[in-house]
Amino acid sequence: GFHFEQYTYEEYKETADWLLSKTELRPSIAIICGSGIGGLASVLKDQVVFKYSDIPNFPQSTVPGHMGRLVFGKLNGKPCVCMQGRFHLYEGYPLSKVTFPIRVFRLIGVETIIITNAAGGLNEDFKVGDIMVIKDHINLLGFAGNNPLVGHNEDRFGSRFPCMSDAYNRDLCKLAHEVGRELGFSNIIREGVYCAVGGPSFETIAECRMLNRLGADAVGMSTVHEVIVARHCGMRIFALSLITNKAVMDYDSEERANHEEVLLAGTLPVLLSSPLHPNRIKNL
Ligand code: 6GU
Repeated sequence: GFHFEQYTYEEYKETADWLLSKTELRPSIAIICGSGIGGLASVLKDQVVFKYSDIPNFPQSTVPGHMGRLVFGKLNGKPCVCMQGRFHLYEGYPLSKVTFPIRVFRLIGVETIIITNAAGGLNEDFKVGDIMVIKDHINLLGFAGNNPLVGHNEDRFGSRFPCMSDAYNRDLCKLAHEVGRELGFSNIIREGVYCAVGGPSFETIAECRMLNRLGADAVGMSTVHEVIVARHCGMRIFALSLITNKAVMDYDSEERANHEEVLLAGTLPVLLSSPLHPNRIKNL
């Protein structure tokens, strides 16, 4: 047999059916809120909320800044489901658990997934508070065999060897730039490549320099596993990184990455809607 945990199709189905029995809402869109970005769910109307601990088969979230709730509701009248808190490899979960909700979403009818994260900026042009539209990723963990699709392939979800060159939907990326322009956020909307590392320790200076040279614009500890599983089962994917800190790439720098600044930056896009926010004034 296999040397790691995998769910059966029936387990995903049991969770999906349980959720469908508890709400009338039939979302075609799922949203995953990254560190410090959980407040996003509060904009949903007509909420139906489930604690992860109440949902059959659902893993539990253990990270401060991740709330551990699944929120169903309407955004502009459109039914959505929102994960307030996600699961990470560094919490000790196998990637099958990290990505469990994605396949549940597929079985409740989700076709488009919006994935957000907090990330360190490697691109020298990026500033704290910038929002990077993810156009591609580098799955560093996957290179070493830690891919969420390792193991038995469930054909009912997708094929053994799924293509990833079109993982991030180009039309949705374009739309994000258009909407960003309309909202007057052009100065903070970036685009780039997200690199996933295992964490939980932040990168050394040498590691940041290496990732930058490899073509990564931002680095974080999530997202790519979710993207791979979502793409495998045919979802349309849109993903954003909130640049919460600048990766330290200089031995003379006094800056030190820490979780508090990561959480703090989650409030930046809200503040940014204020014309008085320093980032806006600076970029005017
Ligand atoms: Cl600098 N590194 C990683 N791996 N994840 C982060 C980060 C840095 N900043 C926010 N999340």
